[in-house]
This record gives sequence, C-alpha cells and structure tokens, in this order.
Amino acid sequence: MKNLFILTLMLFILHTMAWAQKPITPSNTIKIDEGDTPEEIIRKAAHVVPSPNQYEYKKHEFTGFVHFGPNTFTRMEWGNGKEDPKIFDLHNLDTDQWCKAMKAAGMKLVVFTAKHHDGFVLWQSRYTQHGIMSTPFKNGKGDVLKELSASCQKYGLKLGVYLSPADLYQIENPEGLYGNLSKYTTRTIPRPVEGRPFANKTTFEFEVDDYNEYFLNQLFELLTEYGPVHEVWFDGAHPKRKGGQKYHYPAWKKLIRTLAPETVIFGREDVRWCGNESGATRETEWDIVPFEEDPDQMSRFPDLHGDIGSREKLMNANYLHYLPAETNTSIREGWFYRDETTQKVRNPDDVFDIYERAVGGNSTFLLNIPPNREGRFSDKDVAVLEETGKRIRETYGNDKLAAAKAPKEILDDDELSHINTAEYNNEIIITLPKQEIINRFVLQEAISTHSQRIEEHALDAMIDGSWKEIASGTTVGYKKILRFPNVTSKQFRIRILKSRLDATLNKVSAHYYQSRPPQIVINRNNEGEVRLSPKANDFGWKKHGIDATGNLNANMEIRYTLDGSTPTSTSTLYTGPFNMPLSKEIKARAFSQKESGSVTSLHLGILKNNWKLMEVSSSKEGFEASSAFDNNDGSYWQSDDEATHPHTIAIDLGAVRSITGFAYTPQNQHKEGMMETGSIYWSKNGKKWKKISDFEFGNLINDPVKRTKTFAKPIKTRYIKIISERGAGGSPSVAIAELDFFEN
Ligand code: FUL
Repeated sequence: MKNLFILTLMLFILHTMAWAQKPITPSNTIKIDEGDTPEEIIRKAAHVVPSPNQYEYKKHEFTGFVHFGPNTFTRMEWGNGKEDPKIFDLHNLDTDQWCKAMKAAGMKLVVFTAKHHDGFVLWQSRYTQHGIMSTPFKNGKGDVLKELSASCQKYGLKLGVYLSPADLYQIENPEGLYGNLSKYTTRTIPRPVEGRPFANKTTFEFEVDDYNEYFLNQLFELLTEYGPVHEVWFDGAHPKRKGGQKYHYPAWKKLIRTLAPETVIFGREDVRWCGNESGATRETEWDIVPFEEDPDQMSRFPDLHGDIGSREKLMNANYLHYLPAETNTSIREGWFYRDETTQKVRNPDDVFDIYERAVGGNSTFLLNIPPNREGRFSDKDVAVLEETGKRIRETYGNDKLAAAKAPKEILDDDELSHINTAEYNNEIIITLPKQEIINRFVLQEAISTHSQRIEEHALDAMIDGSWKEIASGTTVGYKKILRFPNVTSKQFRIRILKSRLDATLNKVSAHYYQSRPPQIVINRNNEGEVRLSPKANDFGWKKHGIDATGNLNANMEIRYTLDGSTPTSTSTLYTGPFNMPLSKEIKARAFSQKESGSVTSLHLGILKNNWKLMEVSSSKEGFEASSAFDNNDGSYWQSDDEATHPHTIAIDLGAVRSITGFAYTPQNQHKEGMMETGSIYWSKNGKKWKKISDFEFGNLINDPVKRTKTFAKPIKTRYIKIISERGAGGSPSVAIAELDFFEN
C-alpha cells in the first residue's frame, strides 16, 4: 500500500515536472541558458527551424553555378588581378542556352560569378573600369549578368550572385582599395555617380573604409538592377590578402536584408559550405548547428568541417542555429572552362549519384557548369545536364506509393501536413494495391514547423510473409533518399529508431531507378598491369549482406580504347588484366545487350618502377621523397618542418623519354604543402639543369585534386627536377602525393 502511494506520488511529481516544462517556440536561433540540462539542450535543438527564406532555399534542391570570366580565356583556375581586360574576348554569348540546359537538368536557381577573385566585373559597374566595360565584348557596352538575368526570367530560374570578397585587382593595382589602410568614416551607399542614377532611391550610411564602401556599392548595383536575387554567395577562399583588410559584414548584411529580403546568404548565417569541392557528402547531415556567439551578431563564422551537429557537439553551444549545407562541385575538372580535350567532364552516372547523395542527404546540390570561350555551355556538358534531368524525372517523377494505403498526411503534397511518428509507435506501415519493384525510398520530415529530429531510421519490406530490413540511415531532415537493390513487395514499414523528441514525417514516396551499365574503374599497378572493373555502387548495401558487383547484368561486357577515341561496341573487348607499360590515354565503357554505359578515362603516365631519386632538398621523417612516385596517392613526400621554400626534388626516370607534360597530385589529408607555383627543369647529364617551364596551380586547398601542366613542346630527357617556389595559403612546406610524366 505504502509502495503504491510512493509510486503515485512520484508519477504525480514527474507529470507536474513535464507539465511545468516551458514550451519552446520554434525559431531559427535558440539560445542555450546557463544550467540547461542535456535534455533541455536537445529539446531546444528539436525546435530550431529554417527561416522562410531558408525553407524556400531547401526546396530548390538542385541549383546551377556558373564560373565565367578572364580565367575562361587564360585557362587558369585563379587569376592574379593583373589580366588585361581585353583577353575577355567574348563574341557569341548565349545565356539562353545556359538556362535552357540548366532547366532541363531540373535546376531551380543559378549562381553567377559576377566577380571572381581576380576582381574583374561581369556587369556594368559604376565603380570600376576593370571589367566587361573595358573589353571588346559589344564594344564595352555588354553586360553578362543582365543577359543572364533576362534568360533566367525567360526559363523560370531564380538568380544568385557570387561576389568575391577577395579581390586581386584591388590588391595589386597601385590605386587599389583592398587593404589600402584607409580610414573608417561615414559613407553614403550607393555613392552617386554622375550620369548613372539609380532607379532605387534607398540609401544607407555606414561607417566603413574604402574597400568595404566599394563592395557595398557593388552589392547595391547587383541587388537593385538585376531582378530579384535569391542567393548571395560569399566565398571564403583568398588567394592573397593585404593590409589587414577586414570585411564589415554587419553593413553588408544590413544592405542585403534591406534590398533583397528574399535572398539567402551563403557562407554566413543562412547557408554553409559542405566542406569539400569534390561532391562528397556526409552520411549524417544536421541542419542544427552549435554556435559560441549569437550567429546574428557575428562577423566571423566557425569552421564547419566534420561532425558539426551530433548531440555531443550541441552540448558546448551557447546558441543553436539552423544552418543547412550546400554541396558544391563542378561538372568539369576545375571551376573554369579550359578545353575540350584534356579537361574531364563528369558523366551522368556521377552527377546523378551526387544528386541523390546531396539532395537525398539533406543538402542542396550546387553544380557548376563553366561556359566556354564562345560564351556557351559545351555540347558535352549540355548532354550530361539533359541526361541527368531525364533520370531525375523518370525516377522521382513517378511515385509508386501514389495509390498506397498509409496515413494520408505523409502521402499528400501538402507541405505542412505531417504525422507524429510516436503516435504510430514509430512504425509506419504502407500498403500498396499491388506488388511493385522499387530501389529508392524517400523520407521527408516536417522541418519548417518541427525541425529536424530523426537520428536513426530503417526501412523494411514484407517479403515471403515476413519483414526484411532493406535499408537504414541516420538523419533525414528535408529529404533522405534511401537507395537499395531492387525489391519487389506490396508492403513497406518505416521504423524510426532514434529521434530528438517525437519525430515527424511530412512525406514519403517510393521509386524505381532503371539502372544503367556501371561505370568502369581503371587501375594500373607499378608493373604496368591494367585492370578494368565495374564500379561497385555500394550504397551502404554491404551491411545488408548484398554485394553490389554481384548485382550486375551477367551479359555485360567491357570494351576499351588506347587511342583517345570513345569506346564502341566493336572496340577491344576486355577479357582480363593486360599489360600496358606505355603512357597512353585509356578509355573504357560497359555494354549490356541494349545499352552502353558512361565512358571513364585515365591518362596513364610512364611507368615508375625504374625511377630513382637523385636529389631532395629535405624530407620530414616518415614522408620520404620516394613517396612522390610510389604509385600510391595515399602516401606523400613532405619537406622537413624547419625547411622553407624553395624545395627541390630531382628524379632519374631510368631512360630517356619524350615528356609532353606532368601531373601533380597533392596530398589531401591537411592544408599544408600545396605546391602553388614552381618550375620544372631537364638535364642531359643530371648536373646542369635547363628550365622547361613555370607552372601555377590555383585553389589547391579547397580542391586538392590532380593538376596537369602540358609543355609547349615535348622534351627528351632522362632527368627531371621540380622546384616548388610557393605554397598555397603561404605554407612554408611542400607535399607531393604523386608525380606523373606523360609521353603523348
Ligand atoms: C573556391 C574558389 O577559390 C574557387 O575558385 C571557386 O570559386 C569555388 C566555388 O570556391 O573557394
């Protein structure tokens, strides 16, 4: 009796405590208070929701990026600010063609590099002559942004602008404003320019220096004269800095929020970088991010790499803020167009795969398509966009649950209707009128009202009378696409295994992706043996006991070429590993009875098994010079910690070769030692050296992938020396994962 009394009392107290918990109003930022318990912090996290702009932004899903400017003509990744504007020799600009292709891919918005790091402006700015006004393009009267904005309207795409805070023209020219140590004084934005009045009469007063004023004036032009802007993209990368230049971000933000209330700001408090430029995505992608300071008052933003939103990370926060990820990568190697022959273009398999991982991994996909020197997207790139769009429509435009029985809130398209999964015991059963074959399942949480809460989930199918788990995952958020081999069933079950408070579901759907012949992976070992194998698309299937390669069509065959041509159904048939000691471009492709797969290619350098190290300036213990040519990207040579530039490595290739160029593969484990500039030499006797050429590679820290340099003419030599002259980001050291030399 006494026990029962105590139990009742305890239950009463618990109930009162729960009742006494203060309700939390969903908000974009929620402050953590002194003494908040871990449970309270999680309860707060479960109420952090997107702002209306962020929610609209999430719904774009797939967006386009366009990098265009002097780099397109110099074939450089980063300009230096000293380019003569006349090199921007544009004749047949066709922004309609860009928009048509992006629309066909299913994109909703396009972000344009109005000004990249070189400082060259692609619109008719009043505040500089370093831009299209000084080029032959339409006799200096052209305006690329204006044309793009009109094409966006025509094709129903939203517009975003990339305005680089780093500005090499303003750093390098003697009159330049960047880092000129000017005083902070009250300035009126926009600064009036005679004969060029603004239709928009809004003005601002800010206490800023010369460069911030320049930047604000430019933002004013972009946000008032080119139609509504829906994303402003602030790149964090800086090829160079000067004079301790600071950015007065609060002023930039005030101006943006006033003039473009519908825009989201990338790189600051609205949207964050995913942390790489290669299209890699996280398995667990939280939109609720811990902050030390109030994100609304900050002018510097925290580094957002690795795990950023787990429960553990939230515990040290002072603020919780909604900050979604954007996955940005380029359809071509590098961000700017270079050429049709050596610059690789991603195939549709790859782009569709990134689309599914990014959009289906609670992030937005921003894919860059760089226009060529004709001012058009190249045909190759257009074909990839069209094919990707076709796959997206064919797969996701057809919902196999359209006639299913399940709570109607998760089947309809109402953005607000949702279920509380706890009311279904966290097991939601969906029954179809007939058996269907599916290999994709989409889940969406009601993030706009209930935040992102699901931490673990699984999907089962009823097979032969019992439930079988066919997929599982961690976070869901705006959208999760589960991918799995074909399953035939008429009943599916979603299980929510762990969540922050009760989870919600806003929408579920099921789809079938018509698989294509797989991509081919090309490998050559140090002895010259080449192996071609189908890429195993392991979408986390292994843990379900499924070998993805075993899933391939048994009738598939692989064909390849060694002369640079595209493999056809009559090209050489691959029957097993073969020997290819020469430097060749190998292209391979899978064929099923009806279809051909995407082409993969690899430019093989000369074999490295006879190379010898002749000279090295220094090396750090465990990072020996031989790692720079051991046919293994995972190991690398790094100079000694005490040593500074220049650094030297010289190699004996074992025999005289006719070298046409080389490739530098940087290590990708940290930011140090990226070889930004250097020179390459040859020698007859290994003693006296002659320069072949200088080289410069841009954007290595953010995008640490293989870079190539082709020589003006082939050089016959047995001895090669590379001198690294400058490290990216001012790094004193050099690190080389791999060197390759080409003979054709
Ligand atoms: C990087 C830049 O340095 C690249 O050039 C490119 O614009 C990319 C999107 O961001 O940080």
